[in-house]
Amino acid sequence: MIETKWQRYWEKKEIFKVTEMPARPKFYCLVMFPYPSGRIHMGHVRNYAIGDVIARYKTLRGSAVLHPMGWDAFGLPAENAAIEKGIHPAQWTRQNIAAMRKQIKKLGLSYDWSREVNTSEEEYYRWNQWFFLKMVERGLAYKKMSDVNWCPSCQTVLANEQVVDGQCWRCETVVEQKELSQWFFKITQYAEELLEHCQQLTGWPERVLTMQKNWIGRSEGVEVDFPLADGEGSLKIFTTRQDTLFGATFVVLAPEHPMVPQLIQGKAQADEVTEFVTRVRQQDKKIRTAQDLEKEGVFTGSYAINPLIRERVPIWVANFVLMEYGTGAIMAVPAHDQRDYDFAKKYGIPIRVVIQNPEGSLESSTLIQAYAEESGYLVESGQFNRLSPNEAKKKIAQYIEQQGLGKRTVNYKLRDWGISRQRYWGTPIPIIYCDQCGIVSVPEDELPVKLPRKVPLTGKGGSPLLGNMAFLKAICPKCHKKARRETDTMDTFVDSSWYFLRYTDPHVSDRPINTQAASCWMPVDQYIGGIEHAVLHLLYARFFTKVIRDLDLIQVDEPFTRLLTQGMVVKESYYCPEHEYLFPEQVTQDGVCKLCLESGTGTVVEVGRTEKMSKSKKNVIDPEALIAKYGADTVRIFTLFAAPPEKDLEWSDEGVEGAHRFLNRVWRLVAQYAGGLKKIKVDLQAFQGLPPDLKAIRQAVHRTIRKVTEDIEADFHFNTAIAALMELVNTLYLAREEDQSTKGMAVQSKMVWKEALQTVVILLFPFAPHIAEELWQRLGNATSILRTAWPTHDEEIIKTEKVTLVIQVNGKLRSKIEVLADLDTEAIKQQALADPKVQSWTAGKAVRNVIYVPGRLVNIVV
Ligand code: ANZ
Ligand code: ZN
Repeated sequence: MIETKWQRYWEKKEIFKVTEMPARPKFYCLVMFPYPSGRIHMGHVRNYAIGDVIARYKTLRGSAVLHPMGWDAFGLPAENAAIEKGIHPAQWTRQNIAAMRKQIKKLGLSYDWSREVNTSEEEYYRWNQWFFLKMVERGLAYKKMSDVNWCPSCQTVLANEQVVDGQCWRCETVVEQKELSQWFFKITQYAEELLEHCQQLTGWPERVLTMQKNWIGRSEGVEVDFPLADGEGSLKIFTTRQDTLFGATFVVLAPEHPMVPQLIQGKAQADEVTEFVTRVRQQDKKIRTAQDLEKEGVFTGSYAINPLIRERVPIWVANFVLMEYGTGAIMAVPAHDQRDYDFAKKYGIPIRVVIQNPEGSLESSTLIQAYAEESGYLVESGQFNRLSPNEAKKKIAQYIEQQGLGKRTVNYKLRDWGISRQRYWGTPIPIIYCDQCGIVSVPEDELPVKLPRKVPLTGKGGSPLLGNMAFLKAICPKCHKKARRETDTMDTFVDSSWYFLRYTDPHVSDRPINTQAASCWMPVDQYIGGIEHAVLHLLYARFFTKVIRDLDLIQVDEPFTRLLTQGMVVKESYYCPEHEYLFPEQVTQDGVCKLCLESGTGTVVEVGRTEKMSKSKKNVIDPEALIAKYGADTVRIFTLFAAPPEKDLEWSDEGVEGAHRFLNRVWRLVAQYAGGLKKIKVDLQAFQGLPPDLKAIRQAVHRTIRKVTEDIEADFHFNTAIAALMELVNTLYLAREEDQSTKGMAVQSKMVWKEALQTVVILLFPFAPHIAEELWQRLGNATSILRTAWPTHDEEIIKTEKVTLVIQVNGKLRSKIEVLADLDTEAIKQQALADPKVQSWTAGKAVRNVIYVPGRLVNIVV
C-alpha cells in the first residue's frame, strides 16, 4: 500500500516539522481543532483536506508553513460517557484522541505533530487559570449574581448561544431561568474595538463579519429621563428614535426593572403585576426576543411625564422589554414602531403620528400599521416640525442635552461572557472563598489548581467537584485559615480562545506563550472551519487576542487574517412516513421501505432530501471505511473536487468512483513512461524550434500551471483546479503514442514528456499527496515533492500563437485550418466543423464523433 509507505516516510523524515525560518516568509495555516469524540466524520475530512492543500501548496511556494493539530479535549460528552459507561473522562478522552489521531494520520495530512496540544492537560489548562488571574487583576474577570439559563436535564448553566429555540442545544430540554453567582469575562470592555477592527478583516467572509457586528450590536441613541407624574424621581429610557419623542404615548418597563415594586405600591394593579412579573421571569431570553413573541403586558397604575410635551403617559410592564439592554425601560411610540403598535392596539392605548410620510397621507385615526420608515418629515413635534427624521434625531438629541433631560449614549447588544460551569471536565477556576477575606485568588506560583481525578459523577446536582473533599478544602492564601475552593470550572470556549497562540511554542513551560515564537508566526494567515463558529468561538478568540496583547505577550490586534468557512457535507436521506429515517439498506431498489414490506404494506420512501450527515438522519458516511476501500487520495480528491470549499458538498458514490478513476488514469499515464524518463534531465530552451505536437503538449502543461495556481490563489477554487488537472491528463492521453514506451523517442520528446508528467505530479501533490510522491519517485526523484518548488508557467510558451491543424473526415485528409493555440477543445471542434471544405464532405450526413488530437489534427466521423 503506497499510502502507508509515504506516511511512514514523511513521519520518519519529520518532513512536516517546522521551525522559525527567518529567511523564508512564514505562513500559518490553521484548521479548527476537533473535540475528541472518538471518530472523525466527513466534516473533519473536508476541513482538514482543505487546510492540507493550502499548507502543502504554500510550502512549495517557498513559505515556512506552520500547520498544527490538537484537541479541544475538555467538555461535556466525556462526562456523560463517565456517567453512562463508568469510564473516567480522562481515560475516555485519551482513548478517543488515540483513535482519532490514527484516523487523521491515515488521511496523510501534513501536520507538525510535535506541536500537538491537548487542552485537558495541566500544561495547557494551567495557563487558562493564569489568564483568569491576570483578568481578575485587571478587572476583566468578576463575579456577579445573574439570571442564567439552566438546563434541568444536564444540570448546568447554558450560555445564551447554547439555548436553541428555548431548548438545551444538547438534549433539547426546555431551559429554565435561575439566579446564580457566576464568573464573567468583561468582553464588553472590548466591544468598541471588536467592532472597529472588523474593518481590518478583509479576508473574512462578509457573512461572518455581519454576524459578528450584529452580535456586538452597536446602537447610538439617547437616554431620556421621564419624571414620575406622582412623586419623586424619574425613569430613564433608552431610544434610538428620539425623533419620535413627541409620539411617545406610554412607557414600558422590563418585568425585572427595579422600580416596578415602587410603582405598583398601593395600586389596585399590584397583584396582577406581581403575578405577571413572576411568570415572565421564568421565560427564556431567546423566546422573549423572538420576532413572533406574543406581546403581553400590564399597566402599573402609575404615570410618567413625557418631558418634551409635559404630558402624562401610563407606565406599563411588558414581556418584550429586556432588563439587560439599554436601561431596561423604553418609551413606546405606537405610530412608528410595529411592536409598540401591536401593543397599543391590543390594550387600547392612544396612537399619535409624528412622522409624516413623503406623500403626507398618514393619519393617527386610520393608521393600520406602524410607519417605521425614517423618511418624510416631523409633524406635531413643536419646534422640530418639518425636519427630516435624521435631522430631527440630531436636533432633538442636542435639545435634550441642553435642557438637561438626558444624554447621548451608545449601547451594545454584546453581554459579558459568563464562564462558570457546574461541570467536572474543565479548567478549575483558581479562586478560594474565605470567611474572613472573601474572594481570594490562588497565588500564581500555586498554579495549576489541578483537576482532581477522584470525583463522583452522577449527572445530578451542582458541580461534581463539590464531591471531592480534598479538593474542596483549602487554606486561605491571605489569612491561612481554613477556606473553600471554587468548584465551578471554566466554559470550554476559554480553551479554544488561545490554542492557536500555544501552537507557536506548545512546550514553553514558564509562560503561556513564547512571545518570540508568537511574533514569528502570528497572525494566523489562513483559518479554516465551520460556519457554526461564526459568532462565539471567533469572537472569544478575538477578545482573548486583544487581552493577551494588552498583557504584552503578543503584538497582534487580530488573530486570523483570512477565514474560510467551509460548507457542510450533505447526503440524500431516506425517509419513510411510517418508520422515519432509514438506512440505505432498508430501502429496496424501487424505493420501498423494507420494514413496511415486512409488515405487508410497502410504503414508498421519500428519497432525495439532502441533509447534513448525522446519525439521526441515518445518512452518515464513515471516512475510515471509505479510506480502507479507496485510499485517502481518492477521498481527498472527491471532497475537494465535488464543490468549492465554502459551498455544501453533496455526497455521491459516483463522485467517489470518478475521483478513483481519475487517479488511476494519472497512475497509468505516468507509469507508462516513468521508467524510460528516469534519467532524463529536462533542459528545454528553444520553444519555437519544437515540432507542433510537442509545442502543444508544453502549451497545455504551462496553461494548466497557470490555471491551477490562479485557482488556488483565488479563494481556493480547488474544484476548478482539479478540473484543469483532469483536462491536462486527458490532453496527454490523446497526445501519447498508444501502448508505447519511451523507446525510440527523441531526447527532445522525452524532455517534453518528463516536464509534462513531473508537472502533473507536482500539481497533484497538494490534493493527492501519496500517489504524487510515489510517481515522483518513479520519475527518478530522490527527495519528497515537499522539497521541490511549485512550477511557474512560461508566458512565452502560453502566448497565443496560431497552429495549423489537419482536418480529416473519416480518417481522410480534407482540409487544414489555422487556430489560436490556446483555444479550448470545443471551440476547435466547432471551427473544424464550420470549415467550408469540410462542410462539403459532411453535408447531409450525421456527425458521429469529433476527435481532437492536440496540436495536430481533428478527425470528424460521419
Ligand atoms: C422609541 C422608538 C420609536 C424606538 C420607534 C424604536 C422605534 P436597537 O436598534 O436594537 O438598539 N429598546 C430599547 N431598550 C430596549 C429593551 N431593553 N428591550 C426592548 N426594546 C428596547 O433598538 C433600540 C430601540 O429598541 C429603542 O428605540 C427602543 O425603542 C427599543 F419608532 O425607542 B425605540
Ligand atoms: Zn482568608
